[in-house]
Amino acid sequence: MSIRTPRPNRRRRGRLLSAAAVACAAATAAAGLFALNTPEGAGTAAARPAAAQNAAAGNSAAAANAATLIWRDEFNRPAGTAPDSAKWNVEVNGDGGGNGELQYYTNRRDNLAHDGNGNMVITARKGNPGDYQCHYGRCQYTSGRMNTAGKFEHAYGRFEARIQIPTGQGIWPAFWMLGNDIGQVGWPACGEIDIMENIGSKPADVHGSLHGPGYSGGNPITGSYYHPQGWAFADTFHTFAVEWSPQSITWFVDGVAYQTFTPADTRGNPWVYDHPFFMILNVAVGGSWPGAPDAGTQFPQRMKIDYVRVYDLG
Ligand SMILES: [Ca+2]
Repeated sequence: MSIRTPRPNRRRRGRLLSAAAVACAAATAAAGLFALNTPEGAGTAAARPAAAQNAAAGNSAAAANAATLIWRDEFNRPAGTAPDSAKWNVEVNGDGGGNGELQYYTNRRDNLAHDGNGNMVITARKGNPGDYQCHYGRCQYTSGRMNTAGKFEHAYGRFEARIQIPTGQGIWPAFWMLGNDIGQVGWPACGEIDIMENIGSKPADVHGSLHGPGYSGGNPITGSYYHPQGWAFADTFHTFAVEWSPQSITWFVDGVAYQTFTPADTRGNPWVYDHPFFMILNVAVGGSWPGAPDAGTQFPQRMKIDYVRVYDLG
């Protein structure tokens, strides 16, 4: 476990989740559990979570019971199609995510689409084809953000995605979760679990964090994992996961556990991870943490998501 130096002026993006997504979240919390009834079928051997792999190695307490795949999107739809609306909400706004981000999140296929090769692609672009207005004026960039609020919300288990992240100064891809009670208790009381974040100025680092009451914004509980070869994580696809139990959350990159946080790590503040959360995938541009793109940032930038899978760990 490694606690990073607090980041100054960090985000409050959780509170800006679309009101519609929050409103419907609680009522349909259980619906997503039946999402496995899809043409995508059951899990494969290649999809074995690290818990199972660790069980074979005998080195994980979490692996004592078999993992059960309970939700997935393999993104196998045809090229140019939208995210599956049975699984995902697409957020549309220029609010800046509470972090002064520069993108306008659209529902255009230019920003979120299947690629026809089994991936969802979230593309950040320079420009403003829709004359979108952002919190700072006329938007300079567009991108995509999608979440499972009201469609799949779950407490505990293994939450995993296989992603090739984008790169460049000012580019901020993330795979993360928010508590489904955000509409009732607000952020950060709802809790935020950041499974993977990366900023373009540190291409070989990915970060895993918790935001809750007393440890949020620029002062999360957080750690990072350095690419084994020191390469940019944009080099190829990597798997990013958490294994979340009632008293413990462990972060993984490519099956390697690199940090665990428990209620003993919240500096005396509440542990707010005992209720269902929903997942979010997005590529932010600019904002208080990564800073703005510069002359060296190349656009468009694409985050390719091969799959998102959620397992109960028994
Ligand atoms: Ca896939």
